[in-house]
Amino acid sequence: MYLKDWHFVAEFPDYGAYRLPFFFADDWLNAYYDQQRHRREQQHGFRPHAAFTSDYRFLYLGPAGTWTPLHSDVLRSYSWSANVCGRKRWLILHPRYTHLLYDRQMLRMAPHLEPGRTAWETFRVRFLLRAQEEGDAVFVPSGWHHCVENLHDTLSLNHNWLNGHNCHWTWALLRQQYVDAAEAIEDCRQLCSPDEFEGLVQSNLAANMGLNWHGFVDLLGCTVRSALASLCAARGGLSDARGDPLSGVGSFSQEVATEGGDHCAAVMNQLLALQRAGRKESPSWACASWLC
Ligand SMILES: O=C(O)CCC(=O)C(=O)O
Ligand SMILES: [Fe+2]
Repeated sequence: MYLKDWHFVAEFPDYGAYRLPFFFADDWLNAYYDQQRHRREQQHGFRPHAAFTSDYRFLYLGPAGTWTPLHSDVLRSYSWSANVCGRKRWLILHPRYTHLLYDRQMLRMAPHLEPGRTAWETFRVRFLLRAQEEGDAVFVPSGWHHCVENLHDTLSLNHNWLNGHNCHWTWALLRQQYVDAAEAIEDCRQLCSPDEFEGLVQSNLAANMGLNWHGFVDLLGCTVRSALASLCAARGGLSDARGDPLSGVGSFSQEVATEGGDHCAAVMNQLLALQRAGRKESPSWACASWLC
């Protein structure tokens, strides 16, 4: 049996399981879920059990021989994995080969390419093969498929995150998944109003991906607000970050974001365009107060 995705950091926040290295610290995903949890705590007056959190900081514990099948990480996030003890074997595939893994519609992973099947052995040469020893950490870039086997009894920490360098990958994925979710219920379109249909698609997207467009906009808004708050604090308290959200987006991409800012600004511009189009076509899309 393989214990996976235990929200250890959320369950034991005072334990201090690890500190993030500088280059991995810009983490919009977990900051967003931490803030949501904090908000919920304030609303309900108690901390919900860690099993109900949606953060992406996990502990994995498995005996030799347990493994994680081929996948790419949630929301096209980055991930790192550090072995506290034990040994793992990683097979990692560059995204240039991703199309070879799936059927023509890119929906289902080709079953004959799963590890252990005959065709797998010939395909395997395209994979990077790495052993991860005790104390080693592995970084997996966004969109790289991987398959991981515990060679010894292994305890590891795993952490997924997003920031200005890979949020455009997440947005591209959510757009694609939106189209797929709409296609999957196309037969319902005539049975409901455009708003209801949009609501169904967004609910299915949230159920499939853990985040829909509204959630993603909320995540970006939360990031912008806390970046602006830090900026204001650093300058001696300039203004309330909620006061002028659109100028906030501009100053965020110009002043706060570094190289990743280009991706982030591109995503935000697309969201703003969608928001404007949505105002005309579908009022339900007028959701994010910081974009309005
Ligand atoms: O260690 C494992 O079994 C899986 C790790 C993984 O998929 C990851 O860190 O992204
Ligand atoms: Fe993974």
